[in-house]
Amino acid sequence: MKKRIGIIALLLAGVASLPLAAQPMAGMEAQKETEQARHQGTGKVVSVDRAKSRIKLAHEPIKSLGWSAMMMDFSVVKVSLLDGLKEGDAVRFELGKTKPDELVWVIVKIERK
Ligand SMILES: [Cu+2]
Repeated sequence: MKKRIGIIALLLAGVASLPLAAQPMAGMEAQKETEQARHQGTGKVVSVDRAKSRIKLAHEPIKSLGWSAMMMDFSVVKVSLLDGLKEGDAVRFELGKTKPDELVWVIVKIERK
């Protein structure tokens, strides 16, 4: 009787550990991807919208994304990134994604050149 319970417990433990083992791996993969997906760019500030946490940049080509030079709006991950930035400033910035499956690139870092 004791032996049988022991075997059942072992079987249950084996089944239960499968999804548990897979979860941290998936999390690590997602994190790795987020960290790796960063792109550097340079450009000039066209306008700053602190209320919407957005900045319009005239950016230089970003080869790692296959983007040519253009003017476009970006969201920033936190509004404090916009501190001290104003129209006409030459900047270097870094694009990333807050979630791995997000489609839009957001500014995770930006500073005056
Ligand atoms: Cu662009």
